[in-house]
Amino acid sequence: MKKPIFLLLLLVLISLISCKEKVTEPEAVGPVPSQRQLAWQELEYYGFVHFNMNTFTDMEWGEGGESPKNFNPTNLDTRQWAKTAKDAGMKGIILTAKHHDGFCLWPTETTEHSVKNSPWKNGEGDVVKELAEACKEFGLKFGVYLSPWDRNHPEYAREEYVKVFHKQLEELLTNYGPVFEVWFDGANGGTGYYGGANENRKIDDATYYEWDKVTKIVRELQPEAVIFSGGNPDVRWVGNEHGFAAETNWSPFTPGSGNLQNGDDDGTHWIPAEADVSIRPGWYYHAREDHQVKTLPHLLDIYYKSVGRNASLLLNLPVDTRGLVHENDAEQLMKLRKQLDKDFAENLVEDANVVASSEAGSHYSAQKTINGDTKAYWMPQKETIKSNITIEFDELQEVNRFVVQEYIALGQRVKSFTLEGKINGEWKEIASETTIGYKRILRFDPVEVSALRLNITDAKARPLISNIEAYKAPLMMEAPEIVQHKDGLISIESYDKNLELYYTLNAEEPNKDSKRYSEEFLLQDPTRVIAVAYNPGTNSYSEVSNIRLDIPKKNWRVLNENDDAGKIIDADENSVWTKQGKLPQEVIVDLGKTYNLKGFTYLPQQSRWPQGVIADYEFMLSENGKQWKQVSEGEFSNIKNNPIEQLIEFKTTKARYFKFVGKRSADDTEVLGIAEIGVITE
Ligand code: FUL
Repeated sequence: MKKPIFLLLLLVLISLISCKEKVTEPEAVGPVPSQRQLAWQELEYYGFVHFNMNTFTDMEWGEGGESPKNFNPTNLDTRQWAKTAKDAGMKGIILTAKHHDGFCLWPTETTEHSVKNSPWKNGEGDVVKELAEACKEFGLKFGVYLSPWDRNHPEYAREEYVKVFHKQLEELLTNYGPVFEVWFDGANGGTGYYGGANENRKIDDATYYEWDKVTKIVRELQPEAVIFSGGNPDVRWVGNEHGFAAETNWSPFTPGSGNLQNGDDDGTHWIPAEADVSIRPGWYYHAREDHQVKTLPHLLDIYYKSVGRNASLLLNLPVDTRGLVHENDAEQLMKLRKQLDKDFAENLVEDANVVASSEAGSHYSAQKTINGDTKAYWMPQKETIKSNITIEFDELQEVNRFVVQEYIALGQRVKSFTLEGKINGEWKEIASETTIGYKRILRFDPVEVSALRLNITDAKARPLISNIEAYKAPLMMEAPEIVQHKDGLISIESYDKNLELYYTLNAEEPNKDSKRYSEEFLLQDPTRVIAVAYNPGTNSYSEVSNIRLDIPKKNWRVLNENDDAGKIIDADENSVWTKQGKLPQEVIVDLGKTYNLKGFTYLPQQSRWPQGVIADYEFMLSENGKQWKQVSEGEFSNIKNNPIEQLIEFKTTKARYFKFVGKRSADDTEVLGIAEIGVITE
């Protein structure tokens, strides 16, 4: 009789102990997110729309004196924006209701500088309302950007304007339904139109806008909304406009510390990072950037370096003068969506067996990391920081992505961790990292493993891990890049290094029976190079890259200028040469020997603010560098809007020297600018 009673008692005792573990939530560590911050964090990826006066004046920062008459989209369709964002997998849209130039996209009572004095819809329109409704229809959240700086308002920098600013905020937060984020831009440039004063006005950003009052307005009118930047931020700027968060990224942050990129390990407030970036070089639409929409590899990189590094991604779409998301932008967005869907298609840990180094009771078991519920989490036993969790697969798995999430409601804890893979029966380190936070995604070369092990090597307190996922993302099948270097060497590269590359030099379409690319090779004569990437695993090909390369620039020299001008023939489009001074201006290039020339190419600067883009040109040839013959003269049509490489052909002429004359620049400034110049030989 004694034994069973003893056993029963023991059982009761054990269950009491585990029961105790079950019910006591661990204590929070450091600052913790508010409910609104938690909800915001789960959005992960949402859109920015920069569309306002600047769209029509082709500017980035309007000065404030622009006439409302400029604002006249021909085909504004906010449903198209919302549908595009929805299809792209975004969770919301934030609109520039008022940018620094002060023009309001809604018929505000506070100023005449708004849509109500524009020709669009005869002044009866309201872009904010149209977008709020479209977002609702497509199940997206809606947010507003309201620039505190107002270069239009006559009272800016005086007391009166602050009331206007608060009133505008109240209007936006009252009349358009739920708002998920209110975006305050930190820019305060000083100069502006200011009702015609055209002067420089300085304010103290910390005090002038009365941030406490601003926060009160937001909290009262939209208690669910997070505040980006401003005096009492819920969300901080990530510190750059590239869309990249740092690998070490703490959501705790001490205002004023300046550590926007990394946050602060011992930060006093919970202020996570948001990574804002535009899909084009500019925030606003400029036709000249139609060919500069970010590529799939670039966008994917942004995604992994923002969402994958404990930040949210705010990707900007510069809506165009029609009032539509441009086709090129939409196309890239969908490519990104498709690639992400492929990358995260099948979670390999779903059916795996997970075992932890220790568990603080069944309520906090390792199983909680794979049960699909991010409110449930694994916690090791008391006082244990160094701990691990092993994911055992039934069969060998190829893996190249690892997702891990902390249960942040009780603070961000993990300071460092490693990921190991069991390869051929032995544990090998795959990655060694620092913070996790809400979400961390690791990308690495594919490894074949029987198990994965997440080791928490340092943390502020017991780690709380709510989710683990692993994937085998397919190789990215982008057409390879073919580059001709100055010395004539040709390189072919694919984004994914694990693909095989094949090419032809005889204009035939390459396949896996063609020549396989292994290292740079030399081409002396004009040749068409066609290359393709091949994935042996899936027996599939990328699209081909197909370019005609002309003679190398190895022996070329610029004659009439200093060494710096060599940048125009260094086969590097990122190095640019500019010459200030009244146009026309010319450069003379010696090709080193005589060729039969039948054309030339001109590439203007490709940066965000290109200088000296030539619109009117003259091109001359010479056999001896003394007598010149003009072979072409004219205009690079549409180069201002579309500054891509220009290719001009002329009647075949023998020459060793060419002279390029810039006669007028596209923006009528007195600068000759060249990124690269080339010839077309027969
Ligand atoms: C910056 C602004 O000055 C830019 O024009 C843009 O709105 C960007 C999102 O924020 O600070």
